[in-house]
Amino acid sequence: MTEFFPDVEPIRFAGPDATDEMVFRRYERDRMVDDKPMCEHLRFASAYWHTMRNPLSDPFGVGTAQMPWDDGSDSIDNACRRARAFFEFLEKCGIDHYCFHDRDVAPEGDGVVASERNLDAVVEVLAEEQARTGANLLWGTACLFTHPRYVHGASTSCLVDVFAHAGAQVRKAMDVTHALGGAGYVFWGGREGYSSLLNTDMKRELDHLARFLHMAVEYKHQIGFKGAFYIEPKPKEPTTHQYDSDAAACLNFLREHDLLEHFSLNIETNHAELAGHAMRHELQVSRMAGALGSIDANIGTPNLGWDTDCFPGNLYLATEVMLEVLAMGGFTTGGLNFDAKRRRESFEPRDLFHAHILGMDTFAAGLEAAAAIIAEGSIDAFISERYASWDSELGRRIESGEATLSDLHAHASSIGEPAVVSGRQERLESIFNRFIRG
Ligand code: XLS
Ligand code: NI
Ligand code: NI
Repeated sequence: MTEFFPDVEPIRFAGPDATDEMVFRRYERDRMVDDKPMCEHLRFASAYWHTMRNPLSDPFGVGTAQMPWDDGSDSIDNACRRARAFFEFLEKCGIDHYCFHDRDVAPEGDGVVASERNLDAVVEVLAEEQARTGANLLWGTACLFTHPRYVHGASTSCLVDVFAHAGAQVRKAMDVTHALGGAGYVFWGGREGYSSLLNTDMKRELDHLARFLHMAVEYKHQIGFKGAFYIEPKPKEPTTHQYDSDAAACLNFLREHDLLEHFSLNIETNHAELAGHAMRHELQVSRMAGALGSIDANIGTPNLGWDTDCFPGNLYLATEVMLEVLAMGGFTTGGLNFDAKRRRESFEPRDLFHAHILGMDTFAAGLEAAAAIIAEGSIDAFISERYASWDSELGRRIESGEATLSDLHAHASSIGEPAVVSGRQERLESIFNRFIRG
């Protein structure tokens, strides 16, 4: 087999005190946490677009990433070689899943048919490599934001012909996701939003988006694709306002258009931050609606304010994320996809490994901390106790819908001023911190 990363041995677990450069200190794939091994709790995925296709450019400078396996051309040969390099990377990192956009893996051709032919050629290699390594597709998606035709959006474009192109692209991306046994399919509305309301018919665009998603659901049934459909909220960037702005907006949109039963959400940390929410808030809003599907595990740079897609190295945040994942009973089709890129300064191939090791160890530690916090139980016990008054007869009658405002009036008049108690936030933060260990 070709060695694309000759300097890197498969990454092994070496224990929390190891100081070697290329080892896991916290992620031990077969180690049981409660009822499942770590790898099943975490279901790590690498993002093809960042790992293989991100040149690490920024608005002021060209790409710096060294990719010796890539000749820089748009040839199918190059695309196939890149795919082989990617699977060698997954194998050496011990990552079981991956995600891609159609245009990451294969170049766009001259017209729909030529693009589909290109994609089919590379998908053959992906299928072969999946069989060879045992890696699986966590989700596929279509890139509906890079090509200039999508300048005004894809399914929310003002031009019906562009809507048709988007439909053709999604149809094919679903076909190949299905053929590769994908566990899910993501809709991220890259340019489904607006830059100015002066030129926008928002109602019409939103109705078109809903129609587009209904067509996708119909097609899903037609081809027998059983994977999950996810919407990925993001409030802005590249557009000034994106329709899928946060979890609550997505859930409202899905409900309003009779789509909720067909979709769950793929929540990304950096997008939550851009929306002005804590990641845990977005996860909890989704979970409460039974719609927490998958996670794009990255982290932002709060003092910058755009989607910097950093690798997640924040233990506290990873613990919060894993508390939500455990609270929903674990992932089913979803997983933790590192939708993350190295910094422009980390341009060597081995930095790809460092970056993923950071993310994997961070989430392994987060998983262990979350499981320990739940087992110890004092935070959950505090919350139950905090709401215990609702377990009274009055609380029961209110929650079940029996009590009226007049009942409340009678009760409040008879009891005098209620005694309030402390929320103990700082005490709870101290308890939480006891479990954080890198
Ligand atoms: C961009 C999004 C994108 C989606 C997939 O901000 O995170 O990468 O995950 O289209
Ligand atoms: Ni994402
Ligand atoms: Ni993003």
